[in-house]
Amino acid sequence: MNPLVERGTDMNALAKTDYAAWSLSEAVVSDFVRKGAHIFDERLDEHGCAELLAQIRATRRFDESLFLSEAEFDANPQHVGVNPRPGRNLLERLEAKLGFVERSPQIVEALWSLLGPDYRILDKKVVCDVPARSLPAWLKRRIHGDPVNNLGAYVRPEHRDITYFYGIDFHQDLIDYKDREADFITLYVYLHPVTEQDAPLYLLEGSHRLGGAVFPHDLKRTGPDCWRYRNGRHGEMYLTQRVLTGETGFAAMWHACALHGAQPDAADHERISLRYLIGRGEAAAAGIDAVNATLAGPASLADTRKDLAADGSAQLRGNVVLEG
Ligand SMILES: O=C(O)CCC(=O)C(=O)O
Repeated sequence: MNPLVERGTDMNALAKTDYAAWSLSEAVVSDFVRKGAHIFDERLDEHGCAELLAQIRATRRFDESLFLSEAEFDANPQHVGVNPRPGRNLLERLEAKLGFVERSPQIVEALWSLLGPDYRILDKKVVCDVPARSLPAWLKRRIHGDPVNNLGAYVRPEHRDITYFYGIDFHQDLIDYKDREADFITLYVYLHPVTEQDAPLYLLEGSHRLGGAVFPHDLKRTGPDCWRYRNGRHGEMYLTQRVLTGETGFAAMWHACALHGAQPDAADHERISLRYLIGRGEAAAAGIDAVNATLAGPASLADTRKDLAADGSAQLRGNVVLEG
């Protein structure tokens, strides 16, 4: 059940009487209109993060033992159905440890203002960015230059209850939702400090304004942190990238059309984060409607990507986060 509904009475009181909570709601919607994202000033509970992280780390070694051998992979290449799913999702076992996120007053308040009081968690999972030293040499060679290095295809089936990345080019989270309106947001939580070396997420602030666009995106680097972004007839923008480094408990949410990505993990240890997708409820009005009313491009797409072959393997090469 939605924690806000469970706690409906006191949240109603909070919304009416607590000025700070009210101004957070306004800040979140206004940040989404302008930047397509909101970064929380206050970090989530550090102890909650540490406890969850320890339990995640206890489930496996984050090293080469995660992966199939090249011969095992080649005997039966599977590129689809390799992400966590109901019945194979580590967070299902750790549900009791997620209260520090899902019942955090600032998260609840932000979600309520953007998505309505009956917002829905559509998906939640652990995401791991694997460091170079944990990748077998054969795999590094095979994925070199692929734009979306989701490693699920190469991971042993028993470890596919987490999503593993080795960098991912700028994309919109709408990419996985053909024909769905951009009425959902992504919430990311860092469970330990993330520096420039730990594959921090890169966010192109304001990119959501051009609406849904087919991956890969028309981006050209114009300066060390600046990009020109075009979405066909829907327009062109000059954007600044924000590198989301942060301490334990760092939390950020972004619009389904906000471009973001990550470089391969340059540290010698993995980055472990939480990723939620949370959707609009049935409420008559929600902040996301005001955000979407400002988009210059479409709020949904019949086709979201053209980088994959029919079997789900990469058919296009190149990665602008990496190469510019
Ligand atoms: O955590 C990462 O490295 C990338 C994840 C990402 O971009 C996503 O899950 O949409």
